[in-house]
Amino acid sequence: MAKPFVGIIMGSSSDSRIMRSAAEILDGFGIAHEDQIISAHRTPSRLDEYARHAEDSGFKVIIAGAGGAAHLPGMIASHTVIPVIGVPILVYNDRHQKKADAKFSAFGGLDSLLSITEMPSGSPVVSVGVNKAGNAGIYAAKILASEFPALRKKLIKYKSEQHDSVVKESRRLKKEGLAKFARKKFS
Ligand code: RP5
Repeated sequence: MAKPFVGIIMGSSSDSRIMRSAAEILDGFGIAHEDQIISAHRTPSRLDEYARHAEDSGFKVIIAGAGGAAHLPGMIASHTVIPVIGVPILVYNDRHQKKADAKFSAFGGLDSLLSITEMPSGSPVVSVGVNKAGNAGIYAAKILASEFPALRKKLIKYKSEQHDSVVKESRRLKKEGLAKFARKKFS
């Protein structure tokens, strides 16, 4: 799949720390993606521009990550019919807070989650959990899988690998006993 069918966008370069997981998942499945920074409040004119670019490029899904009043996913969704998966980001001290007492945003990611999921009726955006950009990558792969049988096979394999790894760990835990297993795993 050389042509990018997924657009990954984020509100700030600081979001790349989290959003990279979406890219890593897509890379693992061999899904090409195009990545950009589009700030809904700092570059508002780029919203419409990007939505047109996404349509012209034939993107089938957009993954949009944003923190705080996370309006990027909803705003992009309102400019296009391409499905948008929002990634609510827990904002650490933002770039303007030189000396911040608190490490995280006041609402710990709930602000971003609600901003994305509480879109008014008629303008839906789906959302993964706070900082769960990897899940957005998997969900995008699932959307594409209905069209690409080879990708469907990869997803089935991914699922069975998850199953096997839990069974393997469970066998080890049973053999070693819980105390020893946990000591080895977390020390
Ligand atoms: C949002 O504000 C971005 O999505 C980011 O999560 C947050 C903080 O941005 P920076 O101050 O780090 O640029 O627009």
